Amino acid sequence: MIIVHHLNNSRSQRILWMLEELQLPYDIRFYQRNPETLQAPPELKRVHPLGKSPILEDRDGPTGGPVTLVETGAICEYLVDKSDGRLGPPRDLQGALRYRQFLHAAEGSVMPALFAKLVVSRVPLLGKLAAKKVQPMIDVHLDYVEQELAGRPWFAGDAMTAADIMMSFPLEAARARAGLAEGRPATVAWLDRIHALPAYQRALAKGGTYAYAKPR
Ligand SMILES: N[C@@H](CCC(=O)N[C@@H](CS)C(=O)NCC(=O)O)C(=O)O
Repeated sequence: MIIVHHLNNSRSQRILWMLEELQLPYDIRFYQRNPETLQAPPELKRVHPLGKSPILEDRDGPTGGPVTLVETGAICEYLVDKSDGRLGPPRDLQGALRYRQFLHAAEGSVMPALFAKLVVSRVPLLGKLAAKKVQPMIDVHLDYVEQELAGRPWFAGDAMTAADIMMSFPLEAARARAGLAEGRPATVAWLDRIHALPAYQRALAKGGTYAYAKPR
């Protein structure tokens, strides 16, 4: 049995979506951010020392015993393995390389730039100016994504993969707070496409508050 430790309005929405796509049974444990600091509640530290979400527990891990795993990308790869490669890399080498690249880009490049903007924008007085300085660091990624999605429907190729699931949160957040929608029609169309997926909508209904997508 799989348990997802899920924080409202957070990256862990992707794991719910992935589990829905794979139709694996799971339970959700809900946690709410502190409305002022946006930090996770201390209870999450009882599950894992980092106290961040997502955390996945699998009572039937590959070692025969329970597994506790953090890092969204690692959890996605774990779930691909658990479901015999579903949503994993395409067979062609170029597609497989794109899959790996975007699986890492989400947390390794796009999220840090967005996070930098969020942090500096909260600095009193100079915050807005500092956020403007960070914006080009975000734009370079968003423009590259737009160029890639203009040429194919999904990040790795013709089929949706875990790379699309990983890229969903940074791109949803970028639409909400970094001007993604200005002049990037292919990326906006991709966001609309993922939001229309039945599994995405099921995850949204189960996950509770999520500011970056609307139920349909
Ligand atoms: N790179 C990690 C980041 C985990 C992370 O920072 N999670 C956020 C949720 S969006 C969190 O728990 N924030 C609350 C906190 O740090 O207290 C991942 O992809 O899982």
